[in-house]
Amino acid sequence: MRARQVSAQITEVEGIKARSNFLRGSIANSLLDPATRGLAEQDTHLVKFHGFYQQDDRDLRAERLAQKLEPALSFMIRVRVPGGRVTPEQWLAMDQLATRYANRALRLTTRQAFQLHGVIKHDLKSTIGEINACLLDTIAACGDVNRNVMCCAVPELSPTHGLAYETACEISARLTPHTGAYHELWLNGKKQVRSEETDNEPIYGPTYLPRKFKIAVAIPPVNDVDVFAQDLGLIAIEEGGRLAGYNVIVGGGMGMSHGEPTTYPRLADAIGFCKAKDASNIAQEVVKLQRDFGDRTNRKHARLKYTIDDRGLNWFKQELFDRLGFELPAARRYEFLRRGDDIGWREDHQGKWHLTLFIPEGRVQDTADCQLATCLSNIAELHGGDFRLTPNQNLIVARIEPSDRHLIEAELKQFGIDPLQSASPLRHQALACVALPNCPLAFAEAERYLPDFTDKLDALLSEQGLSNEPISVRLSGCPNGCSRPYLAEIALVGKAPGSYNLLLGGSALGDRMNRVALENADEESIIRHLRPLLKRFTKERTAGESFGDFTLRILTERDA
Ligand code: SRM
Ligand code: SF4
Repeated sequence: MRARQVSAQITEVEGIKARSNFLRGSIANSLLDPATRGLAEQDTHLVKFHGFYQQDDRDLRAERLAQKLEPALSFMIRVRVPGGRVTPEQWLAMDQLATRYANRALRLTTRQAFQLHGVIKHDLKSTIGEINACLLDTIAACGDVNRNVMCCAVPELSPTHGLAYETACEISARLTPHTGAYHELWLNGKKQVRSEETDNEPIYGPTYLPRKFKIAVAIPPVNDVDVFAQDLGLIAIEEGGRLAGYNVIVGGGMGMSHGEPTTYPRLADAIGFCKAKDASNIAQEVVKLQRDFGDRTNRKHARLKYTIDDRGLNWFKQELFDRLGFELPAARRYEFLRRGDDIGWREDHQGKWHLTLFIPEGRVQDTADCQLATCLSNIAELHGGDFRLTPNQNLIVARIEPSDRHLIEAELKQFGIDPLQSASPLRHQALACVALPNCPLAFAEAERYLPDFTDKLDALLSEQGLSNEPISVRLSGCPNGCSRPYLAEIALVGKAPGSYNLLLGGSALGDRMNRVALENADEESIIRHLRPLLKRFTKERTAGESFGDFTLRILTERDA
């Protein structure tokens, strides 16, 4: 291991990690403390590595404070699903856990994972135990480690898709922490999922990474994983109908803070091409490089993007190539033509069918209007294939025999769900992060506001005859960017309740960031700003020009 950066001013979280004995801390005691529904402060940081966050219901915060009560504390548990693939049995188990221990809803995230909200302290051990019993896990779903590795959720689409999925799973397994604390705390020391856990972290070391780390594998022409937003991205290069290897891109990230110009979203840069067999070793060495050089003195400056910008891309490449013992040749040609999920039926190269269902806001639950959770559980009961979570909060019912298509369609019909989901292309693509009431960092609504906002946008598009325009819209309740808003053509980033920055001009393919068009705007000002722009778009767009390209052109002309 190389010499680490040494500083007297490491962050408090670094100290907590260092003293935690490989992520144990005092979690066991915190769980037993009857005086509070929460955990000791230092343990709230450590439990993220185990896959969960302490939260309070922000809708109730003021009322509880006024009554001098402890906030309404509960936990959000995130379940890691590399590449998004789950069996029907796992789906049913997660659905039952949501009903038994959480708020009766499953949240599909922007990284192909599940989340349960509202789990109380008393039920944490049972919930995590049962998640592991169905061979899913929560370790490294959060925390300063490599997170859920994303990949196109349908490996059956072509041999290249299959190999890319294998790469994603191999990287995920290689970068999973080894600490025995997870099994000790949640599984009574019993090993259920993996076999080699010891208290030696050969990749991470005892203080893990300075910050979270994210990896995705993209398969052109579809950039469904938003590969440029990742710390490390692999772009599959197909030559002669076969996977030749991957372009390697590094230093992407979305997070920033309002009013702090030293924090910013950034697109990943290409550093070369690698053979498929080298991909997971490269991932490991990039992670170790960030372990050694990432900033442990300031968590707002601790992502790989800042290490690269501080030291230079050439320095990064040289350091990586030294560690690998070989240089990466130049990145190869590829083309992205679209992103998001193709809603509806698709046939794979083996004749099986895959149905991508639009899941509004990624929230699977039964409501008065639609019994989506019950319908999907019924499908899981009868389905011989499996389920896939997409990077865009949607769900694929996968590997359906041609003769079984009608069974799935009949089940959906019974619940009034149109398999082709007649929402607009804008609505299908739109993403919103969780935000209020669960997220402690939210300044404004996102998930709860998305349906209303997209209805208003759809009405605007309809006024201009643009109803079929697949404009990407993303909402985040704060600038951390969990819905990857800086890559949208229209984005709202929360500043205060009901007040957003409006960002415009991102590309339709996720390879160019947008820029601020309006600050601290309420809905009325946002609509007032967008209406004339959309009107001009219908009249002045060039052939094939997307709304993102058009608005960038207008903003640039205005600034010139
Ligand atoms: Fe995120 C923090 C939710 C994807 C950037 N994110 C959070 C927390 C845990 C708030 C907190 O720290 O207490 C949110 C929990 C809310 C809740 O109750 O669910 C949260 N992030 C989410 C999810 C659930 C959004 C969603 O609606 O789907 C996504 C879970 C992904 C997963 O399954 O692992 C989610 N977060 C992202 C993404 C998108 C991605 O990974 O492709 C990003 C931007 C990419 C990036 O990391 O740069 C993202 N989340 C952040 C950040 C900013 C990090 C930074 O570098 O500054 C934070 C804040 C932090 O870490 O301190 C954050
Ligand atoms: Fe919370 Fe902000 Fe992420 Fe939304 S973008 S989930 S408000 S941290």
